[in-house]
Amino acid sequence: MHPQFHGQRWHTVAYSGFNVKGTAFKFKFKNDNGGQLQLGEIIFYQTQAPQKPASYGTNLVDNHSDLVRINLHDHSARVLATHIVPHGGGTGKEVPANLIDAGEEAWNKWYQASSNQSRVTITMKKPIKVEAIGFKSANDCPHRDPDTVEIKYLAPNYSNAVLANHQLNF
Ligand SMILES: [Ca+2]
Repeated sequence: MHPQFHGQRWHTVAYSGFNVKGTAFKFKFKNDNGGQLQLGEIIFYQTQAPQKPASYGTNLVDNHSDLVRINLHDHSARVLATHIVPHGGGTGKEVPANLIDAGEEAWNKWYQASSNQSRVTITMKKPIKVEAIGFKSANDCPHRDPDTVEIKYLAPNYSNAVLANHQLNF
């Protein structure tokens, strides 16, 4: 991606070239460096926003500036993770739902400390078209960053398919 950004916090890496409609997107994160995982945000993009993306960030990778962020709250999205941290971690608020919340408050991330792997599922009420997916690191502790992600999606006809496997070089 952008090696010059390696190690920065609240840093987004994005992967484009998709053109899928899904009602659920499933992520399997793995950390090669220990039994913790945290992530600031999972961001979906499409070339046309369902509505004006006024309050959302612009830190999409340079080559994909025609893509805009989808506000998943407009789609009644829900987020589940197979692993969570008890009592929301140090800030008390580090829950999976933060993965669809833009913002850089110290608590605005998902954290778990019980496994080196975890699945995260984002479910929408209706299918959404997705053309790129971004992953934003958390604010601290790079050793908790996921190293790899497998992305699957559930198509409107209920078939599951693997969309991509990526190294995450934050
Ligand atoms: Ca967040």
